[in-house]
Amino acid sequence: MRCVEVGPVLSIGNTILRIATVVSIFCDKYWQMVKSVLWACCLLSWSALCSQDLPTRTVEFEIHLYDIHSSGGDMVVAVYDNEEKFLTDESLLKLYVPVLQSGQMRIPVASLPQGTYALAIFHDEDDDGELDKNWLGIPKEPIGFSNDAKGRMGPPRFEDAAFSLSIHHQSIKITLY
Ligand SMILES: [Ca+2]
Repeated sequence: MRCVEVGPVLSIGNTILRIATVVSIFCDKYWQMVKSVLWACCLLSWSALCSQDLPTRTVEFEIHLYDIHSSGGDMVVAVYDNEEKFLTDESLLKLYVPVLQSGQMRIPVASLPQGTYALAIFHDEDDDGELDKNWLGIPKEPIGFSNDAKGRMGPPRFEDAAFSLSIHHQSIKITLY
């Protein structure tokens, strides 16, 4: 019967086990460190992305006007982006477009950032730069608003004429009255 000394074998086994444990711990710590670095990189990238001023998308839109009673004078278009300033002289944009014929006309408008706007239009038939009114304050020249909004005892409210300008909404139809 052959006897083998198990002492050295156990010693070698214990050493291997210790080395394996150390390697395992080291790998685990190394992996944790790699994960931490990756998370930090992700957070930094996201933070940098969020802090950037992303460009606001602008939309070119055009106005299709109907029921133009006569040719001559200017079509005066006021664009508002603010309820408080609606129908005041503080419009965001004002256009004076010569009216060459009665019936219909198309007015291209410069690019605007996506948002909510309201349009007020009048046909300055006598070309004096103002909306003519009678003694009661009722307009004597044709007017129109976005959404074809109308007021009951005066002009419409901003919220009635307001529309959302987006990439899917680029054409505004208005009928003068
Ligand atoms: Ca006028």
